[in-house]
Amino acid sequence: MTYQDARTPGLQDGILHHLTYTIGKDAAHATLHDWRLALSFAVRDRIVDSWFASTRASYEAGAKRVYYLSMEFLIGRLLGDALVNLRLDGEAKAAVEGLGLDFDAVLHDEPDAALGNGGLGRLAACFLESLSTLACPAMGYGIRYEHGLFRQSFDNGRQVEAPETWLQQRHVWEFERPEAAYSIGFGGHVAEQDGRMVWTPAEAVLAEAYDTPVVGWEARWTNTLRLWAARAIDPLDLARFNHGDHVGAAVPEMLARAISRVLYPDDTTEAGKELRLKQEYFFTAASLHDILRRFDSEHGDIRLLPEKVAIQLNDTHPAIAGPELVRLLHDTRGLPFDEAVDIARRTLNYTNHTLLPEALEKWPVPLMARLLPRHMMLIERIDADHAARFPARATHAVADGEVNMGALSFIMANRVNGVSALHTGLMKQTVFADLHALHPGRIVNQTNGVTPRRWLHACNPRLAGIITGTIGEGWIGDLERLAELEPHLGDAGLQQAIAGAKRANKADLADWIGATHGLSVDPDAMFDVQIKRIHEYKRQHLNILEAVALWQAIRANPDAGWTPRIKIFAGKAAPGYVFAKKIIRLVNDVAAVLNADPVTSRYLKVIFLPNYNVTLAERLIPAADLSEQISTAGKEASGTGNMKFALNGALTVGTLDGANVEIRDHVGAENFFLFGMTAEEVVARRAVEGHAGQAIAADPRLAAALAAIHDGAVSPGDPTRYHDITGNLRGPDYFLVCSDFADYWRAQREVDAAYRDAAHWTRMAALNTARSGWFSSDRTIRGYMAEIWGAASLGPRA
Ligand code: F58
Repeated sequence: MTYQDARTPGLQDGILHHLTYTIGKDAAHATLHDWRLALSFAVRDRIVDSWFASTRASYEAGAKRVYYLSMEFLIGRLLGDALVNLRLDGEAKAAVEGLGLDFDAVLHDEPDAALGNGGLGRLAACFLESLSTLACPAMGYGIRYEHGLFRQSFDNGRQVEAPETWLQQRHVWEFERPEAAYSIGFGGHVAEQDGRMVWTPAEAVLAEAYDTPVVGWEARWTNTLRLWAARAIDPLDLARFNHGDHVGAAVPEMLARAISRVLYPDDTTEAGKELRLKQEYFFTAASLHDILRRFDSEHGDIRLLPEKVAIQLNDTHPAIAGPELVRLLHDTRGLPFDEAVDIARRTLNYTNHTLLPEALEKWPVPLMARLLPRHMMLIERIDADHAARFPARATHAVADGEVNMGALSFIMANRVNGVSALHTGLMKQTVFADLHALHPGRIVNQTNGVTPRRWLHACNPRLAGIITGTIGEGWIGDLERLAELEPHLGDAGLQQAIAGAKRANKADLADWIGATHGLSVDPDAMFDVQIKRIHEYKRQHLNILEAVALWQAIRANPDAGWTPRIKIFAGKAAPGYVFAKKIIRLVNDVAAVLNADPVTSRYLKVIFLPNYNVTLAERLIPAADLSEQISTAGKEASGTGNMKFALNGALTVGTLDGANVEIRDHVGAENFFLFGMTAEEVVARRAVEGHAGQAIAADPRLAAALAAIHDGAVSPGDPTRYHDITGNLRGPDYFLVCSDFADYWRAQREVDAAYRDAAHWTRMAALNTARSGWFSSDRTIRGYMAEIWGAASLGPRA
């Protein structure tokens, strides 16, 4: 079904109409950019009817609504996604080409909306799409950052950050909603008036709403992503302006706008802490006001809130929702405190995405008390009441002068979930062990997933076409039906087609790498890909250390029949994360030396592609043979890239970490290259004194690779450049790179041997695709709906 009725003209007419009357250009003078806007407006028109119908259906059903509060929505480009879900991609291509334009060029003109850092933000975007596909009445709430995640480039191999500017172009998908604006206060004081506590903020900013429709598969349903922009309540200090202080007059506006100016890219520095807390309260408070306003317009009795509303906190960033909701119910609406807490707690749920102690949010009490004085009082009371209920095993959200936002979220949540089976188990055993003992049913697992529309159907049309040709197209809306492929996999024609699609995707990528980065790569070499944020626990340095060891081995014995490989890296390091930035430089330095080596470069090349984003992922994943998922076991909460690779027929070399465990269970141990210590072994190994030294002494290959880096083999002009990395690996090596190295090397050589048997490799790859259906975010969202939200689908095909 395409969503079109008598009121919507043919797409080409729509494009020309918008070019003329929305953009104000005639066809003879229109730029590619104009055409892209015109096409987007024409496509947007097709979404609006589904959007209105969904909104009406939600009101008429009086259905429970789901609100997904997230600091990040890493949505990427939206045009291709909308076309696919409206099933207009064919018509759009014909219409655009009929106008004499290159369809791909038009699609590639769209900026990549990077309103997120990594997996957490991309997960939120996949969830929105699945919520619409499943016709679950829902809304995403976040911040309309003027500048998304920084643009990354390299200067002599070093990461350089530049501001991202997606909003300098017109954002065609959004609708401004000036009528939905709320005043959000900060600071000030609290006083009792007529028996109630009244907070009088010292300053306030305006939160203004911008809505983007999110259309589900086949336009079954369309939900809204509502992003808040901060504005000054009084845009100009006119008195100051009239006194000649033209710059000073704009200061209030600048200060207010700073709140929604930049996405927080860093979890490593103290800087910007206050602004970050302001951002968190700003969007959370605006969203709660909006949610209650909608609730009031539909339902009378606020006590029905938990029946009609489920709020999901995506990590602790919106955790201030707990005290804010209590404030609104108790201070503003006059409910007794205990009842306010109870209602809030039955409405809120919290997803944890990390167990890394440095990434668990804690706010200094003085900062919280200064910025949000009433909230600090409420937090203390909520915490004290909770502790008083369990005197034998009191656990505190406020301790050592800090507010532990994870503990606060836990106390204030109906359900707390982890994002993979292993991660959820570790939550129970470690960070939340005490709270779990007090509330044994509260923690549940919802293993992550990815939307198959973007991450297979749209990004890999060759493979998608083969699948549809074999089993029909039902898999796009019901990914578990990929299992129907398996009985066909013995068919030689199908095997050839699957291998041919991968080869063609690789050839496209090779052409692109040659054209944009000047490196010639052989599409028949194995494409070995590690793309994700740069972090020590993700161990990009283990991968590059193996590259150095392999380079040495090939040099020592060039004619040993090596399997040609291209190691592809991409990912950004937090600007303040010095060690991660050093890893990027190391990869670039290794690449320069290896790619220039006439003896080895036939077999091994390395490239670090700059500015990793959703669009680059869509280009790389369909072309990957090998997916590197090599984190120290116990550290990667889930991973979602790992799922995208398996779905697109890449084999994984990985540890038993996060969702790798479940991927391996699904695709079969024989179709997965496992290595490394388990999470339990990691803990035990760390307790072994001198574990890194022992591993190095036992493995001459590792010792030689480390020595080469240490002695400047890849930085001849600056031989001490990597002493911090080699020193760390020889010394504490907290992430156990050295201890896992030998087994990683072993697994990689098994990968080499397997790749040489092309037919067998193709079968393993195809089995990865056929058995990855469970990793759809539709499955994940169904789990949240049933086990966390108690929400129902309103869709025709629910
Ligand atoms: C990621 N977290 C997890 N955090 O690392 C990954 O295992 C998981 O698959 C994914 O969430 C989805 O559950 C993550 O992306 C961030 O980006 C932080 C945001 C706030 C600033 C610091 C990074």
